[in-house]
Parts: sequence; structure tokens; C-alpha cells
Amino acid sequence: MTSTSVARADRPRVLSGIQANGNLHIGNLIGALRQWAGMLDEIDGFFCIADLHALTIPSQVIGTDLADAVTEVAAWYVAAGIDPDKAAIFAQSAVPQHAELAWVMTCFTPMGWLERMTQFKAKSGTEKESVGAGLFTYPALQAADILLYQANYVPVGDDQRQHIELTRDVAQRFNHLVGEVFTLPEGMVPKTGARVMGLDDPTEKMSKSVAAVRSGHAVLLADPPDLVVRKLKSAQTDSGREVDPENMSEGVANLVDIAASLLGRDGRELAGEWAGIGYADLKTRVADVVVDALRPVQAKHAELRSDPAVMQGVLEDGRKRAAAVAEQTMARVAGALKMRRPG
Ligand code: AQP
Repeated sequence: MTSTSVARADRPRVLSGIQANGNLHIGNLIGALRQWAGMLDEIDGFFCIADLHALTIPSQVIGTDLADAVTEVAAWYVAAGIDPDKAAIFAQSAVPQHAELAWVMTCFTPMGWLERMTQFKAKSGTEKESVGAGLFTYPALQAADILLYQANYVPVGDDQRQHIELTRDVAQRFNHLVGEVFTLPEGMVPKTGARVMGLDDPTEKMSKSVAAVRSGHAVLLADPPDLVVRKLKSAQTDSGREVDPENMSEGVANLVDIAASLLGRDGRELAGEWAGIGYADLKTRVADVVVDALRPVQAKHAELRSDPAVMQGVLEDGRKRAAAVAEQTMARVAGALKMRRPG
């Protein structure tokens, strides 16, 4: 254990992560990475790259280099300000206790609870009979991710609230039926930027998988400035012409919120300042804010990716720190269940 992690032991434990299932977008930056980066000095932070979760939709990973996808996402973490000296950054699959505890959690999660999860309904669509069972049990793996670190808080976007509730319920169930092992985590949903919407359809959450098939859907963290400008220029607004803060359509409100979140401003206040500007001007202003916000992140990312040893070192250091905590919890779980384990 490093001196840093010893000094952090009395701080609230925080766990979060992003799936390695595609290119990160500004929704991930606003709703996740910037929130995490802003809390590093107050927490004992564990941030995983969820490659086991990425397997839940095999078609998204078959033919890709999953190990490289993990490194790519991890580099965005660091580039966005997650200092690896202040928090553990690691691949979920590199700490086998995630899969081990996931099985236990799957067994303690009633089917009815999983059936109520809206994300499964949304992601399985009309293919409920043919999608992999992992997509259905995904929340049990997510519960394992969180409970393994005895996390007090889980910073997430709005879409993840239901999964955090389920994690608490399963932890409570295990604690009640088997013994007090797990800390009950609380979700932390940011006040602004918790749900960045698609540029091409502001009724839909901005998402990696949609961005993979509709390029105008999201600004990706890797997008060069001219592409950012083009994507924002074609963002959906409405049939009006100017910003009216009292009557903003979802598309206009989304653009204002993106800029406000990246500037660390209040959305309503910024909308008030921009009252009366034409939509073309609004898009230019938002594009300027996004390009400015991405510039240093992209430069840092390129630097980190230019030397493979750098991110290898970050991930290995994070793995060691995560594995030490994960093993303590897994040993307690096995002890409480009187299970035999290797070693
Ligand atoms: N549009 C968003 N607005 C705000 N926060 C978001 N997050 C994701 N999209 C938005 C937050 O980013 C974290 C990691 O998300 P994830 O990739 O693990 O899961 P996801 O929500 O399934 O992400 P995507 O981009 O929508 O990917 P796909 O399309 O693959 O499902 C979470 O904290 C999430 O809330």
C-alpha cells in the first residue's frame, strides 16, 4: 500500500466506472469524468474501466481489441483529470474478484428485481429472447463492482439511479440473510449534466452505442475542432429562431446545458445571458465552449497514448490497489458463506 492510500483510508470510499464499449463522448465527460476529477481530494477513489460489462453485448466487442479499448478509456480518465496518484484506475477484468462476487450477487438478486430494470428493457428492445443473459444480470455485476470496495458513494449519471438502488437492496438482503458484510452505497447524481441528450435527437440520452451508428448523435472526446463545429451546427433545435429562456425546447436546453456544465455555470443563468441570440449563434458559442474544453484533454490523451508504458504502469498500479481491497471483501463474503476459496 502506498502512503497516499493510507492517508485516504478515513475518507469516504467512492467507486465508479465506464464501460469499454465504444468511443467516449461529452456525456461521459460531463456526467462522469469531470465529476470524479472534482472530488479526488476528498475521497478514497476507485475508478474501473468496465470491460466485463462491455461483454454483455458481444457484438460490440467481437473483433475489437478489448485490452486496447481499456487502455484508451483509462487514458481518457487521466486526461480528464483523474490523477492516478490520487485514485486507483484499473480494468475490471484484471481484478477477478469482480466476476467472483458477481456470481454471488446474481444468486442473491431476485428475478423480479432484475425484470424491473429499465435499462435492460431499453437495451434489449424487441430482442429479449435472443440477447445474452449477461445483459439481464448486468445489475448484479454492477452491484459486485460497488460492494467489493465497500463504497460509500457512487457518482453516476441520471440513467444509473435504478441500478444503485438495486445494489443497496441486494446488499441489505445479503447482510440480513448471511451477515453484515457490505456497506450500503449511495448514488451521487450531479445537479447539472446528469443527462446529456443526443444532438440529433434530444429526447434520447447521448450514448456510445448510438454514436457508433449515427455520427451526428454525439461529440466524441476525440473529435477534432472542425468536426465538433459541424456536429453542433447540425444539432436539432426547433422551429423557433432565438433563445427564449422561458420556453426552451429540449434541443435548445440541451445545448445550453452542455455549455453551462463545461463552463461550471448554472444552466438557467447562462440561458438568461443568451436570451434573444439566434440559434446559429447559440451553436457557434456552444461549439467554442466544447472545443476549448476538449483541447487540453485531447492534448493530454495524445501524450499519454504516445508511450504505451505510461498507461500500462497506471493500470498495473491501480490493479494492485484495487485487488488489495477487493480481496479483503471477497474473503469476508466467503467466510460469511463458509465457502472454500483458492489459496
Ligand atoms: N448522456 C449522458 N449524460 C450524462 N452522463 C452519462 N453517462 C453516460 N452517458 C451519459 C455516465 O457515464 C458513466 C459511464 O457510462 P457507461 O458507459 O458505463 O454506461 P452507459 O450509461 O450505458 O453509457 P453509454 O454512453 O450510454 O453507453 P452505451 O451506449 O454503450 O450504453 C455513467 O456514470 C453514466 O451515467
